[in-house]
Amino acid sequence: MRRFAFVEPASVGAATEILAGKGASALPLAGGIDLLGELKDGIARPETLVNLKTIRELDFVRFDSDGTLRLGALATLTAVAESERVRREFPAVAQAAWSVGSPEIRNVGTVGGNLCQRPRCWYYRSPLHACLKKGGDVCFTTLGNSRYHAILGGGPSFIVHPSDLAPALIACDARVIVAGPAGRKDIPLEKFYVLPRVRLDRETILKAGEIVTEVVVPPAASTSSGTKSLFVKFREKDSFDFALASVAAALRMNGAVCQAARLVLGGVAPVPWRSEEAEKTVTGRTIDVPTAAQAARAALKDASPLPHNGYKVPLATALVQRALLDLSGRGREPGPA
Ligand SMILES: Cc1cc2nc3c(=O)[nH]c(=O)nc-3n(C[C@@H](O)[C@@H](O)[C@H](O)COP(=O)(O)OP(=O)(O)OC[C@H]3O[C@@H](n4cnc5c(N)ncnc54)[C@H](O)[C@@H]3O)c2cc1C
Ligand code: SF4
Repeated sequence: MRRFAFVEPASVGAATEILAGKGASALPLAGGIDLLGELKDGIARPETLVNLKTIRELDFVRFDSDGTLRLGALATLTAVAESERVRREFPAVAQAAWSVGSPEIRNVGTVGGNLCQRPRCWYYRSPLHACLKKGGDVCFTTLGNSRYHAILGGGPSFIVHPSDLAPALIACDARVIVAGPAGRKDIPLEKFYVLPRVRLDRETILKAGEIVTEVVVPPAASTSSGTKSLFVKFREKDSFDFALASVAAALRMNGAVCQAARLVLGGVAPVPWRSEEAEKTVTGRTIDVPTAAQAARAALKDASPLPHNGYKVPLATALVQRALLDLSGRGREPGPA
């Protein structure tokens, strides 16, 4: 590992000032679960690390009086997953946090770090492969093994977005608060991520000096407001692993009829992949087996698998159906897959 300076700011303002002043040569550090791996592998080579953990005011999970959920960037995944009220009001968010890695990772990993973690593509993580994303001239998925890569929205890089929390928060219509030299920004989390064809070197809209300070989930997505939410994830290794595919759904139901829906897929695209076509398919209808199957087909209709990841299409299709049927209370109904 290369030598670097380690700075411990006491406030958000001090952190963003240092980061902005040093530009690309400085990186924010939260729990370090992701970043330390990048440092050890020589993928990230910062001259300065700015330790956000010293900014205690960013460590919170709290509710406003109207039921809005606020997650500080330094809240741990354990704090989110184990909050009784988050589990009750925003089940998809708690389930997603609970599904991340192992207890050790959840105890240390933070909300901000989870949302800003870098891709897991094994060529990106390998110091031996100077791929397109790292300034080289080839995406190795075209030559090598593409089994964990994108089936939707890929090109010229085929990374998949790794965070479990992000699809769940987007299904719940969350917003992200960003602090930086230009002041405070309040952005729909859905607009926080960018496709490789828009920006190849990074995965978010964050500019130099900007950090995530908070995530805000509106009360309309809560159980108390009549919205039911769920996160389902399929992983290769059941003990702890990233998603091969995941689905987060939030449905506002009127009896058996779905009034409004948000459906987001994880592990299949370079960004959390919202399917408005699937949402339209179920809105205004009773969700039964044929409707769920139709919505799942709509969600995957643009899928374009690489040589080794065709299995993700039926996998994600099944997860969309499972999420919709479970939320509609028809999870165990027999019917065509
Ligand atoms: C074995 C293993 C299994 C894992 N399994 C899963 C899984 O199942 N699901 C999943 O979602 N993740 C998984 N992860 C990824 C794990 O790193 C994240 O879940 C964790 O939450 C990262 O948080 P952190 O606080 O440690 O981030 P850090 O490592 O400190 O930071 C991650 C990145 O975000 C940046 N950053 C951190 N905080 C901020 C901020 N506030 N604003 C702007 N940028 C910031 C850092 O500069 C860095 O680039 C796994 C990781 C490992 C090693
Ligand atoms: S998918 Fe992206 S990160 Fe992976 S090899 Fe291709 S360009 Fe590099």
